[in-house]
Amino acid sequence: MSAVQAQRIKIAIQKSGRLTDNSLDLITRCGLRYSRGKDQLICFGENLPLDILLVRDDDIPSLVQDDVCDLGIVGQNLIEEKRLAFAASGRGTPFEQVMTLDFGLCRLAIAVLEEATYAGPESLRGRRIATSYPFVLGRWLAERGIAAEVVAQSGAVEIAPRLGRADLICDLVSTGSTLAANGLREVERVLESRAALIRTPVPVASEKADWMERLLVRMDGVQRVNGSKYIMLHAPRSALPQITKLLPGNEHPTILPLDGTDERVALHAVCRENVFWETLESLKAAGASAILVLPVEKMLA
Ligand code: PRT
Ligand code: ZN
Repeated sequence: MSAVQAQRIKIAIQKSGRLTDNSLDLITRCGLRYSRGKDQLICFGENLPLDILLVRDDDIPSLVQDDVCDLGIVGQNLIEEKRLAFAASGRGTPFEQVMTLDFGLCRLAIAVLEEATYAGPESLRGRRIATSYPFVLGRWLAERGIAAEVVAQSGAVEIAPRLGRADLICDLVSTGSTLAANGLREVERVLESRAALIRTPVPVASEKADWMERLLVRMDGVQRVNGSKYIMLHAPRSALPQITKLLPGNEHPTILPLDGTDERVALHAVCRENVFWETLESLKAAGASAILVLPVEKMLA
C-alpha cells in the first residue's frame, strides 16, 4: 500500500441490495463527492480522503475485522452472527459497533407452517429449524436451555419446511409478506435489527485519525437530523406551557418577542421527530398561528 493510500479511509458498504441506497445517501450527506471506478467496486472520494468499497454484505464484517477497511455499514443481524462466529473460531479482537443507523429495519424471527401448532419455546425441543443465522439462533436456544437441531442453510430458507428439510425456519422478516406467501406464521422474535456502522479493532493510523473522527461526527449529525423538523409559530404567551408539551421531542424552545404586542410571542424549536398534521391541528387549537414546519439539513451537537 502506498503512503498516500494509507492515509485514506476505506468504508465497505453493500454493493447492490437493501442497504445500498441508504448507505450511499448517508456518506453523501457527510459531504463526500465521489466517482465510481471502472470495475464498479470502488468509489473514489474526490473531496475527502475517503473511498467506498462496494461488496456483498456478508463480506463486510470480515473486511473490517481484518482491517482491510476502516469502517463498514451492515445489518445488526450479520454483525451478531459474524461476531459469534469469529468468537467461536478464536479469530482476533472483534470489530466494534460505533452507531446504529435509521434504515434496514427488520427482525430475525422463528416461523412455523400456518397449520402447525406452537406452544412456546419449549415446543422447539428436538425440532429442526432451518436458518442462515445458526450462531444467533444457537445462542437464543441455549439461553432458554432448548436442544433443537439447527439446520444451517445459506438461502431460500422459507421453503425448507415444504421441502421437508426442517420443521420451522428462523429468517429475516420486515413486512411478513414472504412468510405469508410461503404459508408460514411468525411465532418468536430472536433479534431486532437495523443497519449499523462498524469500525476496525485496530487503532487508526495517526495520518487519518483526524478525518476518521470528523467523519463519525458528521455521520452522527446526519442521524440526528433524520426526521427532525424546525418549527416556527406565533402563540399567546399564556399558552406556551401547553404548546411546548405538544412539540414532539423538544423540551427547550426559543421564545422571541413580537413587534407591537406583549401577549403573543414567536416560538422556534427543533423537533427530533416528524411533525404530523394532527400535531399542527392541536397547536392551532391551543392558540398557535403562522405555523411553519421546515426540514433540518445539518446539525452539529
Ligand atoms: O448480495 P448480498 O449478499 O449483498 O445481499 P443479500 O441478498 O444477502 O442482502 P439483502 O439486500 O436482501 O439484505 C441486506 C440487509 O438488509 C440484511 O442483512 C438486513 O440487515 C436488511 N433487511 C431489512 C433485510 C430485510 N429488511 C428483509 N426483508 N434483509 C432481508 N429481507 C428479506 C426477508 O428475509 C424476506 O425474504 O426480504 C424478504 C422480504 O421480506 P418481507 O418480510 O417484507 O416479506
Ligand atoms: Zn448477503
